[in-house]
Amino acid sequence: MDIMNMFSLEGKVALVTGAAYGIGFAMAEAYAAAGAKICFNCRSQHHLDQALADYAAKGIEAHGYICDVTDEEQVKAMVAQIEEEVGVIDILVNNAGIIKRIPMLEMSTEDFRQLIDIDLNAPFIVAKAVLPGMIRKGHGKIINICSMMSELGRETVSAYAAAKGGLKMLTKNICSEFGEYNIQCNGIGPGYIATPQTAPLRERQPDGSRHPFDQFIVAKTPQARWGTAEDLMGPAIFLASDASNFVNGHILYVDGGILAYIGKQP
Ligand code: NAP
Ligand code: GCO
Repeated sequence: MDIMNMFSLEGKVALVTGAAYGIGFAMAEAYAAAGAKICFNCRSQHHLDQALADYAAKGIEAHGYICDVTDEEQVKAMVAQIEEEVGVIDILVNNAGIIKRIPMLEMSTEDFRQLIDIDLNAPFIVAKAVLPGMIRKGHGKIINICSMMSELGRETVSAYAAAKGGLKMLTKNICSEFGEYNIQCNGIGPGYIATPQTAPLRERQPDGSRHPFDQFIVAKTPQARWGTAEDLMGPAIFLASDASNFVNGHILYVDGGILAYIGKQP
């Protein structure tokens, strides 16, 4: 037996939400390389068109959909369209998400609610739309993209930490409720990854020096570097493949060791 076959996604249908760029794009690219059919969504037609071109440039025939993951009717319609056009979804990655960096006393309730809606309510909505097909098929993989903020807080990210902490527990609950249907639900908790979402934290200062937060994260990371979206490819394939058929309710932190480390002495 070729043991590596257990990491194959040949013939699987994968939906990666918010995979127009960033972490989602890299995960979808990895899944395509492992043999899966790729479906993704985002809100912006411009991002969708650019992403389709970017996937095609890598030889990937991706299926892209305009869908706001907070809109249950749009999500249901997208899942139905995918099931008709591509096939019943075997792998769901709840990746779409935003962050707001606002001191709590300055954050409006509306801002808080919007972030919870996208980063926590939407994974519930999308999972609920996809689960019936997985139950019918007798298997499924759901991967929720959590965060360091599923375990840690920091100034200005109260809503994001609340959402990602909740997403960790939603992951454990989907595991609990659907394990008997041979559906595994796990999380990936990326560390600090160089994507558009974290670009403001890495901007060069006017004097050309590195951003203080950039220096802080490098000192907090044993591997002394920011992660790349490509660092998540292997863990993403593992949790989407037969190699993880008895891994359930687990949050796999891909953080270069941040959660294990007190930080380098200044
Ligand atoms: P990103 O570069 O900002 O990409 C976010 C993606 O989500 C975009 O494709 C965006 O496309 C889409 N999106 C946002 N809101 C959406 C909505 N309501 N409906 C549909 N699509 C939506 O972010 P990223 O850094 O790749 O992060 C991806 C995920 O990883 C997020 O959940 C984030 O919280 C998490 N994460 C990131 C890091 C990091 O350091 N970068 C670390 C840990 C966890 P449109 O704007 O066109 O909709
Ligand atoms: C921030 C960052 C983090 C990362 C990620 C870390 O402002 O602290 O954006 O939240 O996005 O979630 O795992």
